[in-house]
Amino acid sequence: MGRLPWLAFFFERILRFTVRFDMRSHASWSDTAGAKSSVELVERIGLVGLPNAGKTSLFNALTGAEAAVAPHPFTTTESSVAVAPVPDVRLDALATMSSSKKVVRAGVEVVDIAGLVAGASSGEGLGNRFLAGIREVDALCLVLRSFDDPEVPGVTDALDALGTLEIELVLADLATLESQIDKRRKASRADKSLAAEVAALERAHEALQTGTPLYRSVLDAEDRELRRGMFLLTDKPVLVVVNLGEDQLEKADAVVAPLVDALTGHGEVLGACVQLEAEAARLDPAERAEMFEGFGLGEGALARVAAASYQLLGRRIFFTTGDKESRAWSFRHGASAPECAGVIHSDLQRGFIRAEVIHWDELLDAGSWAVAKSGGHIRLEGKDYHVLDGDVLEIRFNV
Ligand SMILES: Nc1nc2c(ncn2[C@@H]2O[C@H](COP(=O)(O)OP(=O)(O)OP(=O)(O)O)[C@@H](O)[C@H]2O)c(=O)[nH]1
Ligand SMILES: [Mg+2]
Repeated sequence: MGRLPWLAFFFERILRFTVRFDMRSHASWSDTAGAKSSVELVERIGLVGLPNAGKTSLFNALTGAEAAVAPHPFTTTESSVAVAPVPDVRLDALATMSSSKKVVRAGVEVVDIAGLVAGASSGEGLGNRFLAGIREVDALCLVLRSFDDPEVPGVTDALDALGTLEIELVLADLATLESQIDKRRKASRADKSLAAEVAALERAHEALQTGTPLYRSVLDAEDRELRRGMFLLTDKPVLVVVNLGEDQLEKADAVVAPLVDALTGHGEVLGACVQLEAEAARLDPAERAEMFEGFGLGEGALARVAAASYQLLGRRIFFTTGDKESRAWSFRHGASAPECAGVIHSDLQRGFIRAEVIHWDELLDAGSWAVAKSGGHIRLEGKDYHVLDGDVLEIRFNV
């Protein structure tokens, strides 16, 4: 697409406005079991893709928002932000077991932005200034279109789209680095403690200059930490969603395989028919389950996208459950029992005595906490215990 002067009008709007869809982040709603549900916000992902790749459709499917979707490029001109509650059958089962009045899910904040095109870094399409809207997300989700639809113009070769996006993201990062690196060099002459940071920035600059996104380069975690303040886009972990046509669902593995090859060791890849998922998101839970079953979609893409982004970010879930509420808590992989207690409340970490722990499926087998306890299935764990994904905790503390 050529440079269109009228698009300059949109620049301003993109920079000035961000639409927030708050329906699920603050409000609560009733789920299948009739319990009140709400969501605890934790991680943020930013959707990146070419125009008409299906970014907004995915955003709507994930968050239940109703942002505009249309078969022409650059439908999205303003960034949208909404929270996607992470579906979790383990939490549902615990809430049912405990007859919880309230269910609190883990959440992922999703940011939807305008479509990138080749040459965006030099002003093509809507340019690339809207990328500022995702500088501070924790992970990028690249939406690559594979579905074919004569009504919807645009690139349908997902591998080709990946190449275009990577170049534009690298160019955006180069521009950010180049605008900062001299200032940091000057500062480091006066303050020698900045030398390591400058060296890390120079190594990143070298990698980017060869056209390599930082998530593909072999720079280590320490370097990444030193560059954190630059908010470079390709320094973030990457999840790829290949947007499949309905007719591609049966051969999804084969369609997705070249992307898996291209990203092995550098990012997660999954296939989904975003349009079907977006339609499903508008149904009530029972109808949705029926539709997913009809298409052989299991729990649906939302659960998979959420699980993949948690995996990518090294996040894990533990649960608390009782008649008042059942809740999913997100924690960093490898965290100790007191650190997890601190996720609930700092007092619980400060006054931590011990954790009573049982894995969620063992608790379900027992049928209740009391039965599990009298049967000797609840373990007492101390400060050195590393909490596992799926553990149910009760913290004993004293402050
Ligand atoms: N056939 C088919 N159409 C889809 C699918 N996903 C999205 N679409 C359609 O493709 C068009 C573009 O979808 P959007 O979600 O607006 O795409 P976008 O990436 O947000 O586009 P921009 O905001 O313009 O960059 C819409 O008409 C969608 O209905 C799909 O899986 N199959
Ligand atoms: Mg859009």
